[in-house]
Amino acid sequence: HEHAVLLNSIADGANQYPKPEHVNYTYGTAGFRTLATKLPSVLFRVGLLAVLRSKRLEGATIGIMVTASHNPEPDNGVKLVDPSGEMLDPSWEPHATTLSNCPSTESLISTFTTLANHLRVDLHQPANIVYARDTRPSGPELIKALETGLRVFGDSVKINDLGVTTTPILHYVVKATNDKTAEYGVPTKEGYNAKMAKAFTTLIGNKGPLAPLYVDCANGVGAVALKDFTDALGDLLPVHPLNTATTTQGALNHMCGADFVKTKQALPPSVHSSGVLSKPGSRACSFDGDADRIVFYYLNEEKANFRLLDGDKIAVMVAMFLVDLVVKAKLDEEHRLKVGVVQTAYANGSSTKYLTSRNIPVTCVSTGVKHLHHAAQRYDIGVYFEANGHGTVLFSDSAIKALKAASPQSPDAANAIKNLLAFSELINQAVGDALSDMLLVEAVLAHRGWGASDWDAGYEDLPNRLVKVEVPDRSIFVATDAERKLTNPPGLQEKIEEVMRKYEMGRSFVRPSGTEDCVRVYAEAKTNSEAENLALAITDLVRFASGQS
Ligand code: G16
Repeated sequence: HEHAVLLNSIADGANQYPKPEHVNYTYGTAGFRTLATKLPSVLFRVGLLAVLRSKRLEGATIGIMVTASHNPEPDNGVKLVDPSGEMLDPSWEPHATTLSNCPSTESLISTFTTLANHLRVDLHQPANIVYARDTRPSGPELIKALETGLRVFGDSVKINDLGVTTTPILHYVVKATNDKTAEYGVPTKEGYNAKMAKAFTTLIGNKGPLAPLYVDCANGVGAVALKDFTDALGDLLPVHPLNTATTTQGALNHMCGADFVKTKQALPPSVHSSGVLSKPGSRACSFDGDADRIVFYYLNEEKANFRLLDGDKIAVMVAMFLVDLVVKAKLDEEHRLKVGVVQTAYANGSSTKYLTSRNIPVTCVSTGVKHLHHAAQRYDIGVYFEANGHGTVLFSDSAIKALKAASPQSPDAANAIKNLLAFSELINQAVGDALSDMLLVEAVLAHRGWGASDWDAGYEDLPNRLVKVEVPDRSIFVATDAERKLTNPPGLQEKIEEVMRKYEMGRSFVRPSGTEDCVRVYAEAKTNSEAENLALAITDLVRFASGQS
């Protein structure tokens, strides 16, 4: 009887949120992402799946984030967060895809029942769900659909609505809620701010207050989080937020934000016209729409040229700094911590070369934080960053244990250990986090005594281009080898390589986007014009292969 009541209430909810015809959903790089108007049925069904997952894990808290991050404002999306604060276990992604594509209420109900059986979910278990959304105008309607999905289970589901907040704060709250030792932090926005403010204050000590930092918030939720955080931090870091128009229609990610800066390799016009970077030594950074990515930049003093300090530059500076700290910590041989870096194919060739020439191991994986995160867990200290500024640094449990148990032989070693532990508190251990990464960069710069140009001086990026190509059907493009090569359409990879060989230091690859309806082409080469021409040539090949002339 109980089960029949549940199925009835699923049917009632599903009838309110029918699946639109002729739409095929896929749980992609960062969950479901498409035009917001196509998403209500998906949100309802994601609610069902999240509850199944929580019940399957005996009531562990599962997170749900409603955001489309860097995508244009009319898009929205949803992704699930596992109890550890990481992305949903990939083995459950197909279940999300299957549920979202059931064409009718009847098929949804039978698929739900089959899934619950197949996954051995005891529906009598409790479930705990925490959710949040970014500032998109479509958010409230989608949250309603999600809540309808959660409520069909009645009192067995406890919900915690975080309201409007960043993706990384949601991940933090999930991780902290599930941490039974209560060591990770208090599972609230305030707990997040307090934890980071404390670690940052330890790291900066009497090195503050630091030089002012200008932060482009992409007119998104980062503006809200940044304000809350700086209120909690005080004057140690004078932060000047820009692009904070979270309620202006059409402003989100428009001509600003981390994705704009990285792909256009230029200042957001608003930052340019504000003149904040014209003072020598000034630096600024841009968040993306849900504040899980960050890139920095400045104007070079002689020619006022734009200089980008992207995810690769962050990874290199941070990895080198952590290696130095590990050396200074002088842990005994058996506890010597191994620092490694994880990148994707988008990493600039110069960054990889720089790291390997300094004996820092580098792993290359497919795009998507879940891939980087897992590879980074294989190091004691795993630094992972996508070139687009999405990343973090993971400290393994054994690394933390070794640091806590160490008996330092000198004040220098004691200081290095204290700083390493403070970094492990400052850096979001669940996912890439613009706010936390901003503080990480500022702390490293302060310790090195560097400005932006000193940071930039490490290596020179190879000129590169990133092109979005719209094609009728991106699913014909299938990538392999950490997405560095195509296996389909047949013969295309050979053609790409033939073109590539004509360019000095030429490297290019093609992959279908998992968040936008396009194919991405990356190209780098020795000179700017060669990078440009290589990108154009490969773009032509992609167009031709997809039937466009
Ligand atoms: C998401 C993912 C990132 C990925 C980006 C672009 O970022 O979390 O790992 O680099 O999409 O992915 P794709 O090239 O497959 O479209 P965000 O910031 O939009 O959530």
